[in-house]
Amino acid sequence: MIGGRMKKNQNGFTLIELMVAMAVASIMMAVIYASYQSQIQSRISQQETVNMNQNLRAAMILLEREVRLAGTDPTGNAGAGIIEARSDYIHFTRDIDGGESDSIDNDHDGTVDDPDEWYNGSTSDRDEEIEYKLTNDANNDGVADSFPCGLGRQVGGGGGFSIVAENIESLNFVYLDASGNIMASPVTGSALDDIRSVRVTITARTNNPVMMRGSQPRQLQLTTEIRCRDLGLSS
Ligand SMILES: [Ca+2]
Ligand SMILES: [Ca+2]
Ligand SMILES: [Ca+2]
Ligand SMILES: [Ca+2]
Repeated sequence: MIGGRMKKNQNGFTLIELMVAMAVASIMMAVIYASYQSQIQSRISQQETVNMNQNLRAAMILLEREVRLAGTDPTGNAGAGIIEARSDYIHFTRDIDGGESDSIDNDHDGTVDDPDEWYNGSTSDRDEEIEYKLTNDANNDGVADSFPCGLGRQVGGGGGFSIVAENIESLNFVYLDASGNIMASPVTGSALDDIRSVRVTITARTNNPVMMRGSQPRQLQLTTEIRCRDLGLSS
């Protein structure tokens, strides 16, 4: 009788006791491991959310700064303005550079190339022609066709779009006239001259699905209304 023999061993454990102890220990380890895993996962998710947030805000600040100066044309000779205005895409020029070093007295004040000559009557200088569009949106609906997809920016009218923010789900432009009315999109022809403000909405997502949200990427949407401060000054 094995049981009888073991009961006599007062100082040790029975086989049953040992098995129970091992089962309890392995359950505890599984619980600890699961909690550790979920802490790691939650920390990764938090970091991804922070990254998404910073990524999107930085992109919005850049876009805002550039769209605000769409149509800036101090000499009135550069022909700067919004070239194309669609809900998924914007293309504009501004004259914000080139006058400081062109050996011409652009502001006609008797001094050549003084520091406030930041314009020169042409939109072919650095960062003067800008386009924004999603980098993976072949059907032009402003929604990412698939990922990877980012917010793309092209300068100088060619050379390709470079990504200024990764993991962008959607991009939408709404154009408003001087009365604050929403204009029919795309804005075309002479109506382009009536644009005064651009409302931009960008939706970003986390790089990876977030476990605690049913494996869905977490999203963040920002909307900004940008008054193009120099549009409409000359007309
Ligand atoms: Ca210029
Ligand atoms: Ca001058
Ligand atoms: Ca000059
Ligand atoms: Ca699309």
